[in-house]
Amino acid sequence: MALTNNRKVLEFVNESAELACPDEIVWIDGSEEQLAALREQAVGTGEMIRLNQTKLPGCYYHRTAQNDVARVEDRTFICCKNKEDAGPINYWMDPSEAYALCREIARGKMKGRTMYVIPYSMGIVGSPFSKIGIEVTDSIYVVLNMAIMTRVGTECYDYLGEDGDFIKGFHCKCDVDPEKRYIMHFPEDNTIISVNSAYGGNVLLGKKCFALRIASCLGRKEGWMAEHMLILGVTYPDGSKHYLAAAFPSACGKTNLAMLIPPKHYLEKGYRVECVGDDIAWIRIGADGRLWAVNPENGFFGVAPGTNEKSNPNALAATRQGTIFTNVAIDPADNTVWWEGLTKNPPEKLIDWLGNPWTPASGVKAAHPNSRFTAPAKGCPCLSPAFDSKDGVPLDAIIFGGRRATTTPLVYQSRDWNHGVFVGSIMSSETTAAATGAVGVLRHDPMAMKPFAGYHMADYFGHWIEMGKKIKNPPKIFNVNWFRQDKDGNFIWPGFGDNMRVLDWILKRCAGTVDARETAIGYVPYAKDIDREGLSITEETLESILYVDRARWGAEAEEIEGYYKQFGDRLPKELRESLETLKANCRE
Ligand code: GTP
Ligand code: SPV
Ligand code: MN
Repeated sequence: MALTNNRKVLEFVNESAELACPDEIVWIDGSEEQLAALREQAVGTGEMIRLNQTKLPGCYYHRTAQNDVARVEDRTFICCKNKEDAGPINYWMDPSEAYALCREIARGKMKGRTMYVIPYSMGIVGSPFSKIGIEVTDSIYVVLNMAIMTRVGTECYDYLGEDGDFIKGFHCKCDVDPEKRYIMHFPEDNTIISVNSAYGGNVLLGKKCFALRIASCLGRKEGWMAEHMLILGVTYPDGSKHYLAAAFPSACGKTNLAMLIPPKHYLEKGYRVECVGDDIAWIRIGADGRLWAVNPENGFFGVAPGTNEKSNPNALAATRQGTIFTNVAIDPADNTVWWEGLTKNPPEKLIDWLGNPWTPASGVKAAHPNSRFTAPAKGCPCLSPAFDSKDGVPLDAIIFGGRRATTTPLVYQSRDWNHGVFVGSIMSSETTAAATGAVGVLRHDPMAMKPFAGYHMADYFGHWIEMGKKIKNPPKIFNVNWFRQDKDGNFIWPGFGDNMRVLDWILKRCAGTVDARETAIGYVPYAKDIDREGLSITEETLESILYVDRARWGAEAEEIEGYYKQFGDRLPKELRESLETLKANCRE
């Protein structure tokens, strides 16, 4: 029975059912009873495996199709009327063509299946920051993941009333055919259609599709920002709290930074880090003229490989209850999970992500490099009390960062807001397993939003510039790079918890309590000002990753000039000016 009398919801559900022809429609109410029954059903069909309920209470395991393990950027489309509005970076399709194509693909594809109707809120229901979505799907896995990642329940219908608007999401696994896989966004209709995938970012439509691609369009119209950013809070020994947001591309360290545990001597002094969010930030201007950020999600869809007791104990703890694991390996000895980097020595025998027997001698990875955990935020020991704040948290700093073996120093600060927008716009990063395609290829990923901006990238830069004009007390903008390599390909900076030392410098810059060196690219720390207590790295090595090589940056500037060309006249003049300044600084 329908759980709402909102006529737009009823219309959307009817249309979806008429198209896909499910045997049955189930209205998800968010209750534990209903979710428990769905888990039971999924275990019965083999869609999910129940893990060791003593060691991992409430945890389940799922394998996706072998050809369906990551986001598919080249099959992800922005479907707005005018091609130019999608810009040169997005894939574009004419909306009527895209609707027709998807309808053809999905027609009758839920025959013999159930269609679930999921009411969910991105953000706390009823907060001025929040927005409601309805996703219909033929996947129990999607229902259960959405129930962790978002706020699912009938209160969404109460909030919508009879006439309220929402973001429509239609998902159908169809045949999981990679040739017919499409992730379509219709920003002019607040609609998302996803067909032929059953993996993460392609199908959990509240996440990248809504909270970034559609929301970035809404934010532009309504004067706020939807960003691919973690949000964290640092508590000082005196009890004061300072918040930062950071945009790193996929699989470049957001979850790890968001949950970091500071080095021992920081803890002893009384410093604490708390996580507000690990992937997405919705940011608005507060009455005080500062930027305020909320995390619209309710869980973590995190990269499993590399997560361990040392690198990220908080994330690991979050995965110990109520978590769904996707494409990791199973340890048949005790029906628990394993992935590369969880322990130093792998168990003798595993079942790998493909379902095959595996031993350390197998010569392949046991877990897929983009295997993930879907963990409830509430299970994270360092979750910030501000996680549930309707107003969000005020930002002292915004940090950009990528995966760069060379050139980009450990940290630098922009000269002002507009220069900070420039710093974000010129981000490049080596590709990772989070999307299909080659790994380790350097590409431009402005503000870590290349795959996620729902409109023309130059207009998106313009929105940042326009926001800057309205923010009376803007956060300071920085860039970090944890991934500088030595000549043997080893990471030079220890990273993880030790990134606290860089956050410390950043917050001191915000407070105006530490000096910096002005360079061609912005303000860079004096090596002596980055805390090294307890680290084996020498001041000289630290100097080497703080060094701004003007010849390299000159070449980088030339390359950026070429990159910017595709934006033509739509590129904000402020960015062109910053590029000219960079070029001049490198020539001097
Ligand atoms: P998405 O969920 O895809 O958006 O990724 P993310 O940005 O949250 O990345 P995550 O924190 O999951 O880290 C991805 C990979 O980078 C993992 O393999 C980590 O071990 C590695 N990583 C994270 N932080 C650091 C760091 O400070 N130094 C080094 N060397 N590696 C890191
Ligand atoms: C990312 O790729 O940035 C992710 C994972 O956070 S996904 O939800 O698949 O997009
Ligand atoms: Mn992400």
